[in-house]
Amino acid sequence: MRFYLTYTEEVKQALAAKSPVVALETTIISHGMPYPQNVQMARDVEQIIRDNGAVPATIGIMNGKIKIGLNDGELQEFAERGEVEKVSRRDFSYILSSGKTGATTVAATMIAADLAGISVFATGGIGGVHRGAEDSMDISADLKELAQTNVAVVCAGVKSILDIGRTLEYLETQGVPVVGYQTDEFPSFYSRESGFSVDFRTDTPEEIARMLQIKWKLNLQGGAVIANPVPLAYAMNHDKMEEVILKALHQADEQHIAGKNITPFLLNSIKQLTAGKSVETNIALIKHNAEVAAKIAVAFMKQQP
Ligand code: PSU
Ligand code: MN
Repeated sequence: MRFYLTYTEEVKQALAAKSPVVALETTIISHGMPYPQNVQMARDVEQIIRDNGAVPATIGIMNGKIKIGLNDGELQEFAERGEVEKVSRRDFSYILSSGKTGATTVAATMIAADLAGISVFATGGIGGVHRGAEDSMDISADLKELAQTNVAVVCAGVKSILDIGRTLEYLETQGVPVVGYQTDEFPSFYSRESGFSVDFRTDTPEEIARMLQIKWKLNLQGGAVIANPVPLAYAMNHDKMEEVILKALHQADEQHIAGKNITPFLLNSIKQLTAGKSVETNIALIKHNAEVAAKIAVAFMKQQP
């Protein structure tokens, strides 16, 4: 297993010293955001994690190796995408065996983080149950991963391109805690509301770290969703976004987009329909998630027996 993992010096040293480390995904860079905002975002997010006392480990697969931490040139490669595949659990072993390069989704990043011994991961939004899943059966592998892999994922909830109610039901069935950070309401990515509640509200990183320590000490397998709403100044109007999302879903339907292409397609439509404003909000919420994740990682390592 060790053979497939390679670390940057910064991450290797942090892990050896049991310092706090925060994992970051690459799908968000390669398939979630336009160039060059994506590479700027990736750099800024890493710096925010350092400023909050942790070490960033951006994770991806390059030429058949699992990279735990990327240098600047490597970040640039993921940002310019080219031949970068989107890698979820299903794709993971093939991308390694064929020596390819792939951007890891939430599910695949959780797998890699767990192999490397990293417990906290910051992203934008997780995948979930798609609208119409009762026919299409399109449910992101992120949810099953959260049920089985011990990594906490700090996110701004799920986009309402998904069926938020069914996503939360699925997480409940799979035993995944959905924890609100300073909120009672589960956020819907671009906006702070969704009409759904979180399972538990917490107000400090220490409380979240304590919950994770106990969960894993008791062998309660699986991760947790830490839902951190977009900062107010960047939040978009919930009802307006709903209109935009319905339009984007309609376009996807007309063009028969399905499978792993659906999420990137919808993100791009939403960007166009909001004249780029969605990207600004996306970047702001990721930065905020990085800050909160770093604080949780710091508290978690302090509490480590
Ligand atoms: N949601 C976003 N932006 C993203 C994604 C989700 O707001 O970039 C990406 C994440 O990498 C997530 C993946 O893990 O899409 C889910 O894809 P799928 O539904 O195909 O599992
Ligand atoms: Mn899917």
